[in-house]
Amino acid sequence: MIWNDEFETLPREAIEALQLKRLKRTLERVYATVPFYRENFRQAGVTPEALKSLDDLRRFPFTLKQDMRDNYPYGLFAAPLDQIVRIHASSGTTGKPTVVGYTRRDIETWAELMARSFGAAGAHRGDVIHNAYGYGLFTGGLGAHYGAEKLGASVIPMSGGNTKKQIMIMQDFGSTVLTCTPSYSLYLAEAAAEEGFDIRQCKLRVGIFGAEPWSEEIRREIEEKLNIKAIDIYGLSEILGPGVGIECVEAQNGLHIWEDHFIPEIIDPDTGEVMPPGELGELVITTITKEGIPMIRYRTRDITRLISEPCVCGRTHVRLERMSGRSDDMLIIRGVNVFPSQIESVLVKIEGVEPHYQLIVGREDNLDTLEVLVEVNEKTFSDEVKVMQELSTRIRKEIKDLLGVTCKIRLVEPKSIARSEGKAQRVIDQRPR
Ligand code: DLL
Repeated sequence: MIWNDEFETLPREAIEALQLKRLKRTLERVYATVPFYRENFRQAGVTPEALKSLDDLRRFPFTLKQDMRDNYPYGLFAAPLDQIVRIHASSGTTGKPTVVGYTRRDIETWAELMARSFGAAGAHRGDVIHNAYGYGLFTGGLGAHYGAEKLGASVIPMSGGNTKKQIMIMQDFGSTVLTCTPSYSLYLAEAAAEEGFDIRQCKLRVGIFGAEPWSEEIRREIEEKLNIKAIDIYGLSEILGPGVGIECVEAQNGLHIWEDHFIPEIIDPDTGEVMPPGELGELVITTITKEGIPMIRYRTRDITRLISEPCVCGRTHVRLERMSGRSDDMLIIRGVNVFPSQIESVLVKIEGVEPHYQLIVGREDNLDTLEVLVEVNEKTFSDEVKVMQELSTRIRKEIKDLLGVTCKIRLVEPKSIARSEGKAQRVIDQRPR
């Protein structure tokens, strides 16, 4: 269902005219209100007047996750705190999260774009939306929630975890739409089977899955195990949260990015140059309606390409091919963003261990697992078992406190982790793709 016929089917020229107008206003606004942008533009030798056409956007400098960290917590906000009605955050490399703020209008825009996204996935008023994205600083839960309400559906604010209860509610409340990470959907299916409940028989019709990479194979598996249509949704907190782009149920081929609010570009991650149309590269997004924290040329680090061919669904907004990876070392474990350097920051503070470690990421029962191999020093190694056990409990707890991710710790003997002459191989990702 097309939720907003006027905007979702705008002809190309009209989209571009709107983008130019909104982009100009955004550049002027950040230049006037955010010292970081004024300085960043100055260093690149541009002012908002440099923008005459959409192509001129490439003359403006990128914004990086590091810039958000350097301006922690509110430095990139373009609106005063008394106009910010919501704050979300996602994890960064140093343990400090990246913080985003929404004005009342931003929240309305977000709800509108999530309502459009639900519509594109085939959801509508009358649906019972079982929202198992986490509620909290993570944008998934509340982002989907407001969109589901705007759509006029009945939303069940489940949040993550408590899997048995999820299954009971899904069955008893007649959930028709499931929103969660793709890996959690498979876990739900399996847990349901263990409870003796055939999830294929329940009323679920469609699942809206994102926040982590997944593949066509996993899609087929989910569709088969849950007997639903599985739709890919993309988003990131720096830009909005969920609802930046979504597949339409008609084509299930590429995610429409809402171009009346965002301008996507694809760049070569090494040179920063804009790639020719249709080429694979790093997605860069500029927001053109956000008030709280507008983003100019934000480097998402996500790798994709733009599909500009017309889509059978009638929407005119360009599509992003399913994300095929990231250009940095960020891992996504059960939906949580984790940088190896965050784990390192925990280890270096702990006495008795060496800064040599390895992260082994796997998948068990359809859920991501993380095992951290940590080298201990000679002295600790010769200590009693009890000392070693306490050490591993402490590391596990500190990682959990910092990242919210439960992991297994394996303490290994001195010098047993292979040293490398080049880049250390910190991560062994054994998850099936
Ligand atoms: O994951 C927002 C979200 C919530 C999206 C619910 C979809 C559904 P962050 O925690 O800031 O925000 O993580 C953003 O997750 O840069 C991608 O690397 C990855 N990601 C998000 N959606 C997809 C997807 C939310 N559909 C980071 N496919 C992004 C692949 C995805 N990766």
